[in-house]
Amino acid sequence: MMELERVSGLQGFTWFLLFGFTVSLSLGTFWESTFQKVTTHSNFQMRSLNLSWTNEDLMGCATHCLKLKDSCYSFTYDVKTTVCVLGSWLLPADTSTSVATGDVYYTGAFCNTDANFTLLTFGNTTYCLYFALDKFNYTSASQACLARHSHLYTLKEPVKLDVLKTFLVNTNDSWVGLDDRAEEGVFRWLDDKTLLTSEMKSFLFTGVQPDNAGDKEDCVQYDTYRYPLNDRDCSYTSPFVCEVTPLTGL
Ligand SMILES: [Ca+2]
Ligand SMILES: [Ca+2]
Repeated sequence: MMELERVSGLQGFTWFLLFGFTVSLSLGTFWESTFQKVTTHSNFQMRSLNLSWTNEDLMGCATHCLKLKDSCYSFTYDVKTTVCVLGSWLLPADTSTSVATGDVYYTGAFCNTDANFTLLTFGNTTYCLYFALDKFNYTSASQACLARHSHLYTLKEPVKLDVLKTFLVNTNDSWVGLDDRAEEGVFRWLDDKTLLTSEMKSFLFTGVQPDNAGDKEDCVQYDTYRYPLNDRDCSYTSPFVCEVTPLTGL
């Protein structure tokens, strides 16, 4: 796992002064607006925002990131080349890094535990999940995830069903990011609109589900007792699961 070095002391105070001009801060948000340096970064993924500068110093690079507060959560800065590259999510990865050079910094948005996300390892993969117990309808649940820079959980690989079975323990049904709202019977994952494959459909639904009961069930829940997935009326309110995905999370 990566080791972390928090920007602190005088440097941290300088950050605070600098950031005070750009965003309205309270003590509660101070932490989220500081950057931490990833001192061991052989295994991570950063989603680049395709924005870079040269002849920039570290503070300037951080300032560029802060100006894009709603989309920038990490950056790399190379002291030798003075190249600054902005990115969004930064998450642990099993394989290669997507950024070759430079020190890596990230904000508290890295699997933001302050926002109730938890970093969970299952098998060889680490997941950043939020098991929300608030009861929302499907649209509101999706918006709640987006507001936390995440999306409703998807199950595009069989292992992700095991992840839910293992870690989702406090509720019986939760919205996941799958629906056939656009076309009846054609289920698409909410995050990238890809189709639910026939293999995954037969794996995730059993029995009569999805049954489009009452001709009004277009959104999908994980149901711990029965199916394991079940289509339900999108206006039904239930808990939900948010997921941060490094490369497709925004
Ligand atoms: Ca339906
Ligand atoms: Ca159903």
